[in-house]
Amino acid sequence: MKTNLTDIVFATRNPGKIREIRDFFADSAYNILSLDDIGVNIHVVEDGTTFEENAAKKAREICDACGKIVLADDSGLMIDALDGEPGVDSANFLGTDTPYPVRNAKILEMLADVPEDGRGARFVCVIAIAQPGRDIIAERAEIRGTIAYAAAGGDGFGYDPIFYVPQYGITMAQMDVARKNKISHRGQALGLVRDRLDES
Ligand code: ITT
Repeated sequence: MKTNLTDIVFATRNPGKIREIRDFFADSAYNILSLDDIGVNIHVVEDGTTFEENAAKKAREICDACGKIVLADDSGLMIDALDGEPGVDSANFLGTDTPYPVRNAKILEMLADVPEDGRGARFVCVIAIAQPGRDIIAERAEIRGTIAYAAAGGDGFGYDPIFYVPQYGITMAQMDVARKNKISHRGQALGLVRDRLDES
């Protein structure tokens, strides 16, 4: 039975992120609570121009509302051939309500004539830690890969089916959550955040 766990709120409404975060902190000293778990229904406007600004804003506003330790993740896909787009606007690319298969098909179409050596991309994740009465701490991590020639895989979420990881020879959507967490932008950022939490 788990005892003496520290409650941490994860300020996200993205079910894909929640799944990865819960898997990462399973069997840890931390008990991950969602916004629903603590009954907070605040919509934070993500109007920053960097991942850092948005992650800090999400974490701080929710921390001010609930008084607990709050983590917030701002992340996105940066495609070299598109000058880093969709980047910070990844959640809104082609419109917030556009299904990901449609967005992914559009990216494949935009890169249709781009040869292998021009298909580089990276996933970036910044996770901010907000604690009452303390300055924000943020950790950033990324993983480089390439944009695949076709979508593949049914795991993960968002742009995972078109993000090819050369060292594994599969897309991010062809990995289960544990394997993705070992290498991904989010998994790496969570590792850095866990170290910070362990220190405080
Ligand atoms: P919250 O703000 O509530 O956390 P969100 O989905 O709006 O949820 P972001 O503003 O950070 O989150 O947008 C990040 C977008 O980048 C996300 O919606 C995905 O489209 C994409 N993304 C981030 N990490 C990803 C991953 O691991 N796999 C696939 N797509 C990812």
